[in-house]
Amino acid sequence: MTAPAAPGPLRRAISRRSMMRGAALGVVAPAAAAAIGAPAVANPGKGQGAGQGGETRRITMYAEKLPGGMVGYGLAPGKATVPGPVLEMWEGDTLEIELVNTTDQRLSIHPHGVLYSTDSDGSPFNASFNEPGETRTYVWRSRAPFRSDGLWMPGSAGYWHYHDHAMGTDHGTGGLRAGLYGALVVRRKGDPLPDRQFTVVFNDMTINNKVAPDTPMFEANLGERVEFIAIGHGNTFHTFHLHAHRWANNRTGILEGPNDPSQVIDNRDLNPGDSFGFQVLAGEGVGPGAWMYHCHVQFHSDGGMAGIFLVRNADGSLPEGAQEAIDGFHGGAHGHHAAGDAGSAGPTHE
Ligand SMILES: [Cu+2]
Repeated sequence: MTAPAAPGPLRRAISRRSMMRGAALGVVAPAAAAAIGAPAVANPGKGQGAGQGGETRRITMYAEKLPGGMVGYGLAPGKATVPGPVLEMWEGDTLEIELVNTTDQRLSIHPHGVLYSTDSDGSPFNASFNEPGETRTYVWRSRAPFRSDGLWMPGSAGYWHYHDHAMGTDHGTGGLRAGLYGALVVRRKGDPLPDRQFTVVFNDMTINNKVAPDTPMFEANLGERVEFIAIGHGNTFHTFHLHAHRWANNRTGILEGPNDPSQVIDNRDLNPGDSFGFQVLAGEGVGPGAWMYHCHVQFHSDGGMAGIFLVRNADGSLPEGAQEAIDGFHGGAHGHHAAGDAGSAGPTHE
């Protein structure tokens, strides 16, 4: 399983137009609306007992082929994207996903972090996958934290993710390479909802299956609450770094008080299968500007694992110097900071 017998290397064949579409998809505010209706309503199952009792929601997802050899998940026919839509649950909710496989290959959807039975495992190991053209329902459950017999049982809240586990190999290596992945957010009652939401997937040597300068440009206005969901896939280690913004290394990225012992960071390991998320106030303490996000493994950032987090002025206008920075990013071979350093591993390193 270390040598993927899958489609060739991811490439940058994706048009800027589709990149912008993907980026736009990430801008879902309020966060949950796109995926599962209006989960902002109180979750009656919160709290004690079995930690269950929330709502059950049903959605239909479509796995579809996309240009450039990619395959994505979408919430309606013809709407598949890479990454797929952000799926959200409140702790205690159950999510029933009817997955329609419109492709000619077997595939599935496998979640991290939530609860499921073997037939919703999404793995061929448990015969849990869609044959070509097949529709199949997967059920994901979640629970609020509770005490039982003196033991603290963890809840499901977290920044998780979902992905194919059946295309190409029994581990979905072909599907992951092609783009069958997305973010799964399970919120605890009281968690603040973001104004904007961005999914950043370090997948082998790409970000969201794209390479600079075609990587997504995420945009927010000064002071808006921005949620990043970072996910790692593929065969190599990564480190996610965001310029000019810091977050607490805890469940939400937000310090819970003056004595919250969480380390404040601006860089975090992002290895295959990992995920984390955090919220920041765009430009807080630093002002608007074109800020970078990138993998901090040097031959990865030099090879194109970098993008722009554009913090506009509060009124939405472009801050001084931002356009020049954006133009420079798109003008260089693989981004500005790589200039003159063609020596280390190139963009095709793998
Ligand atoms: Cu990397």
